[in-house]
Amino acid sequence: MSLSLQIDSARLASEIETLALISDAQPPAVTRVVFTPTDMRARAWLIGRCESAGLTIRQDAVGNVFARWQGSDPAASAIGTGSHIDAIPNAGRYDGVVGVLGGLEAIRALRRAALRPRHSIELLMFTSEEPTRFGIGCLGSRLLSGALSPEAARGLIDKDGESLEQVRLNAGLDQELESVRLPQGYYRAFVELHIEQGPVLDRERVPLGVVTRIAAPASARITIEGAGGHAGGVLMPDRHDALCAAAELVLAIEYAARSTGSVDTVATVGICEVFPGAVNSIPSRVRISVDARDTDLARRDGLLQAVETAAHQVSERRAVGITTEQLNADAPAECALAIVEALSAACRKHEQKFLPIISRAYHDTLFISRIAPAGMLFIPCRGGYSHRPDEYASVEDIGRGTLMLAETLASLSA
Ligand code: HGY
Ligand code: MN
Ligand code: MN
Repeated sequence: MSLSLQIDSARLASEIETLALISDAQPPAVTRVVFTPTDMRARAWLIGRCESAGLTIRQDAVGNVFARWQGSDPAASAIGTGSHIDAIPNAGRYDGVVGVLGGLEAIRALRRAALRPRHSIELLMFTSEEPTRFGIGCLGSRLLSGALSPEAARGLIDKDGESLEQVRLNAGLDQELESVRLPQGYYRAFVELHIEQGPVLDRERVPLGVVTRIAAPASARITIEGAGGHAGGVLMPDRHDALCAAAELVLAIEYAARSTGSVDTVATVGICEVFPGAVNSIPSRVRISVDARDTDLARRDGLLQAVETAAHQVSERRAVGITTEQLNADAPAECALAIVEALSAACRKHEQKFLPIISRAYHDTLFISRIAPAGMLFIPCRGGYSHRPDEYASVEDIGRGTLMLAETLASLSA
């Protein structure tokens, strides 16, 4: 049965703009950190849009939102699509949002086209895909897939000392975290629409990317403890300056990522907290974050080992204490062939050029792929820029990606 699918790109674009204004940053930047008042307003707005589309809403104990279109066969497993709406500080307006609002528009288009899906179709808004508040990304999808235990989640505390437990209960989410995990087979398939967050599609002028693999992410928190002291009274030979040690370690981390022999290895130190942070006091404690990734698991683990070795050498050389707390070290994910095929068939049906592509960013699909056949569809973002206020995806590319998503959901839910 051929559907006459029409994507309402104007409404979708306007919804993306409306959501971008629910933010703790000045436009064009977007900041929306999980369970802040701004995030709660955004969640309420999104739920309202899903209810207006006739979908049935439920939220789980960690705040994952499920907006369901009931299929004709209640016993059949569901087809899932979705992404996140939380945004790191000073981010753009498309990361995650394209997959949530594009997913909503794809479902609306299918309902307008009078599709009668056998399998229910569920739009998900995952809680805290970004690591901003609790230090670990994909919090909602990790709990859904069992990649993170409820005990470990209960131990998460933000930098102001607020626990995940406190903030989720304050948000009215009072079920136990044990209830979040989904059984294997809950989803027959899962597809996430997302901007590429890289330069390939934009550079190659190809409007769609069918993701084949998602790189392996890892992150750690490293604390360097020095002696501190008076900036005037302590002579240079007598110093154990935590910030100078951190600086040496940051460059060693960069060198380690550059020297694996592959451009697929990346490492980033995005956070550097200096204590006591006074002009005339030698830094006594520095905390840095390390984000390390590779498409190849063994190479990523080799990088983590090189970081450990570098930390040990700096500690010895400068007589400072260095402790590393690993926050996550996840395996890469292969996208399911059936989903890759379904997405490719949708692109061919509409005579759209597409590329098989690797995702260097991580996504909730990385974890949902552990409990369901999962895949992703990318659209270009200008210059590959993301996690920046000038992140940009065109209305046309968003509409095209949404149309391909709708076609794919139709074929998977038959
Ligand atoms: O960091 C990432 O890869 C994702 O955008 N949170
Ligand atoms: Mn992101
Ligand atoms: Mn994202």
